[in-house]
Amino acid sequence: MKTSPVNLTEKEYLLPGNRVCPGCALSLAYRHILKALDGQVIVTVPASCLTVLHGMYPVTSVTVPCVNTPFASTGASATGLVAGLKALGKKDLTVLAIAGDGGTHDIGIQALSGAAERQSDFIYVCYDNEGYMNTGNQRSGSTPLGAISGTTPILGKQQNQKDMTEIMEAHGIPYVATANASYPLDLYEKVRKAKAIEGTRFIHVFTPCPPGWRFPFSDTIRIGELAVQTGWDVLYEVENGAFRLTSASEPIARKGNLRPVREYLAEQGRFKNITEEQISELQARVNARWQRCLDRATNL
Ligand SMILES: Cc1ncc(C[n+]2csc(CCOP(=O)(O)OP(=O)(O)O)c2C)c(N)n1
Ligand code: SF4
Repeated sequence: MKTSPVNLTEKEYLLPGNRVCPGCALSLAYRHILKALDGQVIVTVPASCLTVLHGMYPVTSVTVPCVNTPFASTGASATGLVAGLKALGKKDLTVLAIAGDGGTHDIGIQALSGAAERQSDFIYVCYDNEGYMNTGNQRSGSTPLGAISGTTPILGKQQNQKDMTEIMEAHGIPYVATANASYPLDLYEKVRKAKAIEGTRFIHVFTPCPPGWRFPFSDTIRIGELAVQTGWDVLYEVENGAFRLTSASEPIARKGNLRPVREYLAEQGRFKNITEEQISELQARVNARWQRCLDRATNL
């Protein structure tokens, strides 16, 4: 049965009153990830906005156990937790490694790549707010071309994004997926599916950040939806090599009604100095990836 607001579990593992900014998409995504794992989880997380969300000892906003790991070590920490649980004979707990794009695309990529190559048995979620937000929005490997950040303050970033989901797929792991905080039920179902699979599972979650991307706190859901409607973010999953478009991306593909990327960029102050050339380059990248997705989709 498909998950709907009616049959979604009412159990909460993320408590109200945590320390994220108003309108933070990470908080919404994390709430649904923990619901999907039904409290049967040990989380490992490096320094990030998520550690701020968790809170400082002796208070915390989550009801599940969590390990704070050094920035570069999330994949290794998850491997260690898996080995520890195996030694204790505990089979009912999932290990969830979850990190930002800085902790995944850049600083944690080595430990994650090694763990995936070993087919270590955990779920890795990268929540992508496209910058090192916790320390003031420095540019990361996931900051887009033309985006103003703390370290690209005037002209914006001069390089394109790294596609971490494609990099993880190249490891030959059994499940990779993209998700978006504006589509929490799609995210919930993907985590449920990943939970039932053995080996390294990777889910990339698009999480708009109002202060970093410079849009009003009240617009988070709409910005996430606009990303999907323009093809900036594509919702899909690849299970043992079979590619499926999911959620809102599937009807957009059927109707062929992608909106121009310009509409998405215009809503965010971080793109205020972007050039026409850069907009054309970004549109060409979006078009090329969209075509790759259409060519691969087995469910159209
Ligand atoms: C080895 C190391 N370098 C730098 C830091 C400082 N630091 C803490 S959080 C953070 C930013 C994390 O960015 P990201 O992983 O994208 O997560 P976000 O803050 O965006 O949630 C940095 C640079 C650190 N804790 N450890
Ligand atoms: S800076 Fe962005 S990602 Fe971090 S807590 Fe605030 S809204 Fe969330």
